[in-house]
Amino acid sequence: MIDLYTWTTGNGRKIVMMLEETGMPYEVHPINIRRGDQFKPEFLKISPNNKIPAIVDRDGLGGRPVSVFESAACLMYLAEKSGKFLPADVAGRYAVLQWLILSVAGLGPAIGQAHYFRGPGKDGNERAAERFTNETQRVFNVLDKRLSESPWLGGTEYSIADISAYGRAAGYKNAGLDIDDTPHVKAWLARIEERPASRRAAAVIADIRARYDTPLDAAAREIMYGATQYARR
Ligand SMILES: N[C@@H](CCC(=O)N[C@@H](CS)C(=O)NCC(=O)O)C(=O)O
Repeated sequence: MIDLYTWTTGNGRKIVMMLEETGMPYEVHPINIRRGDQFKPEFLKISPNNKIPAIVDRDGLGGRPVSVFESAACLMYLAEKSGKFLPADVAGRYAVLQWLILSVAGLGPAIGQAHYFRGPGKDGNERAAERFTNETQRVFNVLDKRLSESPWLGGTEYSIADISAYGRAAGYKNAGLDIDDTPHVKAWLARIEERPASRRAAAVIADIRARYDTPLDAAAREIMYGATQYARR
C-alpha cells in the first residue's frame, strides 16, 4: 500500500496518474498547502522541503517502509516497483530520464513562476511575467519539436516523462501561452487526457478539491508566499 501525500496541483496530480496507471493500491492524504499542512512536523519528516507530492510505501524494500519526496523521485520509485513506464535497458531508460528531468528542472520552475507573476504575484512586475512566460514558451517549443518526431517524450512508449511533463504543461492557460502555437504539444495533452487512468486521476483530484479546497485569500497568500513560507524550520 502506498500512502500518497498530495494536493490538487499539477505536481500532485502526476503521482495520482502514475498510481492509477500502474494499479498499485494507494491511500490519499490531502495536504492543504493553503492552510499550512506542509509545515506540520509529521509532514516535514516525509517531505523536508515542505512540498507535495510525497509517498510512503508501507511495504518497502526488506519489509520496511520507504519514504520518497520530489515528484520525479516518486515517479521513478513507482516505476521501479511496478516495472512499468520506465524501460529497463540503459538507452531506453535515459531516453526517458532526460525528459523527466527537463520536466522538473526546466518546465516546472518556469511555468510555476509564470503562474505566480500572472496570478498571486501580479503586482505590476510585467518584466517578470514576460520573462517566465517566454521561458515556458521556449520549453514548450522544445517539447513540440520532440513530439513532432516521436509519439511520446521518451520514445515509442508512454512513460513517467510524459506523466511528469503533463502535470505541469496542462497548466498552460494560466501561464500566458497560446497552445495553438505548439500543435504537437496540444495533441499530446489530449492523448494523455483520453487515457482511462488520466480520467480516473482527474476524478480523484476533483474530489480532493471539492472536499477541501480553500480560496487563495490573504491568509493563504501569507502561508504560501509570506513569512510562514520563509520561516526557518
Ligand atoms: N520540485 C518539486 C516541486 C513541488 C511543488 O512545487 N509543490 C508545490 C505544489 S505544486 C507545494 O507543495 N507548495 C507548497 C509550498 O511551497 O509551501 C516536485 O517536483 O515535487
